[in-house]
Amino acid sequence: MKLYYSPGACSLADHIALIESGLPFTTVKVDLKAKTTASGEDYRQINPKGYVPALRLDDGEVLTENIAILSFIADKAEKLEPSGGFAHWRVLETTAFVSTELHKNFKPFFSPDSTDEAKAQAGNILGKRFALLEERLGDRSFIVGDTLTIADCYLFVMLMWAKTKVGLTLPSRLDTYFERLKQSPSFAQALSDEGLAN
Ligand SMILES: N[C@@H](CCC(=O)N[C@@H](CS)C(=O)NCC(=O)O)C(=O)O
Repeated sequence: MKLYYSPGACSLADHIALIESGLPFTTVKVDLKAKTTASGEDYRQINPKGYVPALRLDDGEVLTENIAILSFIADKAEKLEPSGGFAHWRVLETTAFVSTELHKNFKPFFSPDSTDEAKAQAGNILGKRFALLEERLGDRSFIVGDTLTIADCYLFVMLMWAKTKVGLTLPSRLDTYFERLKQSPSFAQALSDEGLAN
């Protein structure tokens, strides 16, 4: 498998999940402005959507969208997502929440055209979403259940953006959770591989 990624982008979630999964994979860095890969290929020929992540499977199929790629990795690895029981749906629920309620609300911070008002409004919404997650996390180590899931991998990237790109102050338990994940082997490895280790 080949993961198309950009350093520190949402594709970092898939990168972490792949390392954690133990499945064999390689990575290809994408220049999102030029829409080219590190070897100069036209990225739109690989993923016509032009954004990362994309996962090329060994049979040549290209899978896109974080939720689908993360679920695919979990399915193949038979870890990072409970296969049965209600916890499976809780992981999907939380991953969808991260995608549609967190990820999308970062857009104004990354768009050169957005106004201060749009950024303030998005920051306000993110603050409310993080407060809900703080409550959901409670004193547990992971956002769903007692083990690491794909929802943690995706949420980690959103918390990293909140802290490093937007300068939001995270609620305390969420912040502790973020800092702990950051030090754990697969997360530290992915950050280092993407040139983001500090
Ligand atoms: N719906 C997509 C969104 C992916 C996305 O927003 N990718 C960003 C990086 S975090 C990107 O590649 N942006 C560059 C662009 O859209 O040109 C998913 O969930 O996978």
